[in-house]
Amino acid sequence: MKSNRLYAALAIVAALAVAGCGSSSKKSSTTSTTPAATPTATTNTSTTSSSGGGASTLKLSADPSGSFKFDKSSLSAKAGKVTIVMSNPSPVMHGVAIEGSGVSKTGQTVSQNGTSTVSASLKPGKYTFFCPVPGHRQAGMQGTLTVK
Ligand SMILES: [Cu+2]
Repeated sequence: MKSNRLYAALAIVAALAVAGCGSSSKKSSTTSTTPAATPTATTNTSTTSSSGGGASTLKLSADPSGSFKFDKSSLSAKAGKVTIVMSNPSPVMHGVAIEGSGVSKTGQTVSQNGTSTVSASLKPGKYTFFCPVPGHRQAGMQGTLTVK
């Protein structure tokens, strides 16, 4: 009978290990989704000068009912400094983060009526914005940020 407990403990450890693997493999698949179709198109440099001083601020909100989602599943911005301001009307703690193409920036996690802000200098490409609270991204709290 004592051994049953031991097995239960081992099962929990195994489950945690699986969960850990799951999230890391998800990350790598996200990265591979980003097509390497952005070759060194240095031709863009001339265009960038017009939007060079441009800083984009994008507004986002967490679902007010407490669901693990944002009010938008896609955002777009011009290349340059991009800031996402997420308001959290939900009773659940949430935050906002940006990941992709070597960028990884995480805003603070805030409680109800708080605002989480994250900003990064982004080149044209596809990025993912998501909630950094453990489990929320996996539950669907993420979207695509397209930078042009
Ligand atoms: Cu969240």
